Amino acid sequence: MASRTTTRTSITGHGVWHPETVLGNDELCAAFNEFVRRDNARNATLIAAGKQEPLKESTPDWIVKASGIHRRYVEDKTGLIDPERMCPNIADRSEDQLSIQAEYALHAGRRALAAAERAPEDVDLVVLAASNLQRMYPAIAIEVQNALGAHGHGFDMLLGCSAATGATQLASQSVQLGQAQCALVVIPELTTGHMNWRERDSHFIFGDASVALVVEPTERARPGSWEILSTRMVSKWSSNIRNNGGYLNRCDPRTEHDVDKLFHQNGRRVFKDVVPLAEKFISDHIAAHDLAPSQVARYWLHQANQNMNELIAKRILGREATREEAPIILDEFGNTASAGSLIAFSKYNTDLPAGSYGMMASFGAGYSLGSLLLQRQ
Ligand code: CO8
Repeated sequence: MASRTTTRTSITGHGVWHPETVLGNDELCAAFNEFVRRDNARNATLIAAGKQEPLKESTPDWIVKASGIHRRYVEDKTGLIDPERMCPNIADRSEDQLSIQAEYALHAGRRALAAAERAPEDVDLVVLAASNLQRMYPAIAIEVQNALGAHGHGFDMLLGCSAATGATQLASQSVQLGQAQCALVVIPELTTGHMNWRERDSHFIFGDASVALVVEPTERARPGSWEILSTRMVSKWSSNIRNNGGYLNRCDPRTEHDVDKLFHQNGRRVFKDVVPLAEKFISDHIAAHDLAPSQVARYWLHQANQNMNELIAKRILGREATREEAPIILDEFGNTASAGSLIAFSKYNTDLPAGSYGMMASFGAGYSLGSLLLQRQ
């Protein structure tokens, strides 16, 4: 018999938004491989003298096999597929214009509020979280709060891949404490700006998208909402996924433009470390409710790698998970950093009957892990 713990808060609305531009693996690899050929030609003398390794080409088939990613949505691809540039072209905006991450947040935030049947002015807390923020201050959450006409307060938070589950937990806690009645969680993941598009090992991984949730007291939630029964977070230090971009970069002119200021990872090490961590973390959370893993109808897992998700779900369930039990969105979206598990939730939850359990879980940079056990109302 499952024990009935609850936070008395619910996810009452959700929404996803992504830019329209699609970048498929074929186009991505064609541009990357042209960059490789030009770079090797530029360095032909050093390569011939054995003083430099030639760069290797990337293949769409390998990308699908290694990650499950077929395509991704991107803010701009003109710069990404220009072999001389290999970086998105995103125009800087003046200080009296809405900033781009606030725009991403508003697109998804308005959809979530409409789904919750709440007006923007009902919102009294905006938690904006992402793996990267375009500036330090003023908080982008406050810009979103202002653009919506919301009241209360807002703040930004960072926690790598677990920024979104962490933000949802903070929103739930604020509602539990009575500090907020209608919290909006917005996750504007514009990841393409901080990737190294010249690096074969990671150039295919990320895509851009935003997602938002509305969190309210369960007593105000309509049927079909998802009650947050309990939440968990854990972290364990690792430099295996890292981005050293930050405000101190310019203070050392020798290193300020080095590639460690972009996303980089030891992907194989991450895979090996995170699979057992995530398996235990999620299994323990479910067991704390006296539930068997098979009683959880859906697992909305962090969307970094399909092979990784299949393995984690298999280790939790003791058998292969069906695609219905552990849906995949990274084939279409790529890795959208912390947004992935929430996008999976938003796209794959409405078919489940009242009373169903669902597990939303993230794992990644930090390492940081976050989970929410949900039950449909
Ligand atoms: N094309 C063809 N071949 C390639 C390519 C390529 N593009 N890249 C590598 N290869 C080759 C290698 O050279 C190697 O060849 P060989 O065996 O001859 O040496 C072979 O393929 C195998 O290489 P790897 O061992 O590197 O390949 P893996 O099977 O380990 O796959 C992955 C690489 C896909 C990166 C995999 O390790 C993985 O996904 N690991 C998990 C990583 C993970 O979950 N990371 C978390 C992501 S971070 C996150 O989600 C949020 C972080 C914060 C957000 C940042 C936003 C930008």
